[in-house]
Amino acid sequence: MADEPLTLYVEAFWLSPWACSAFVALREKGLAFQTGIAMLRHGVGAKPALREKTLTGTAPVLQHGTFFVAESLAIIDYVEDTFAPDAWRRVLPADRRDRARARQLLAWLRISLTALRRERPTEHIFYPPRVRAPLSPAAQRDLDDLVYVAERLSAGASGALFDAFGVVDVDLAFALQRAITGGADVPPALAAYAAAVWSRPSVHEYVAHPRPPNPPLPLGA
Ligand SMILES: N[C@@H](CCC(=O)N[C@@H](CS)C(=O)NCC(=O)O)C(=O)O
Repeated sequence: MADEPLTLYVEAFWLSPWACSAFVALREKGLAFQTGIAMLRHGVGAKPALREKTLTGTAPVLQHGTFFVAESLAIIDYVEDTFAPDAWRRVLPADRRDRARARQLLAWLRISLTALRRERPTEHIFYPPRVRAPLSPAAQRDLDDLVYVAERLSAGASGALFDAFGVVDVDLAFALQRAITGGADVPPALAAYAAAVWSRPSVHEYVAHPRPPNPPLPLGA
């Protein structure tokens, strides 16, 4: 089973941190895989065949042989379980409690910080706008929460929150990069952490992947 072909479907602009975590999980394990486009952009839904295969129809999607799974957290767990740490490098921490904490952060980063995510979308990391409005009080509170969590976990220039680099670092660095590239004041240790993660070869490959020359048009345009 482990040697069946792997394909990761992402959205066409390569903007999604959740797709990046799935991509990095596969790369860090040293697996051979190909990528495909699941949808042209966020908001248009997965191509019908992928919606049919995954039931819920969001990207990223992992195809392993005839099995399809969506939701980046499910993809990460599937990859970690299938290409297990006895033979492949870990992408979640080895220690059970660190692993629980990492999963807590992975979930939190997906469902929280909504104002910061709205005002500093990842699209602006890769397609910087000419003008950015200052953060609203709600987005600034989100950033304060993010900084609090990252500092409590001693994020720094090593680019690894736990025993070794893992997918949680991808997610946390993406969240910090929203603020950093958006011109917000972020403590130097956290900026060093985000830069270290950004230069990790598996992350850099996703971040530097060719993109269409112009950002996606607003839906309905
Ligand atoms: N919780 C999902 C979020 C993924 C997500 O929001 N994906 C977007 C594309 S980046 C999507 O599929 N949106 C549905 C759509 O565009 O209709 C995950 O972690 O995989």
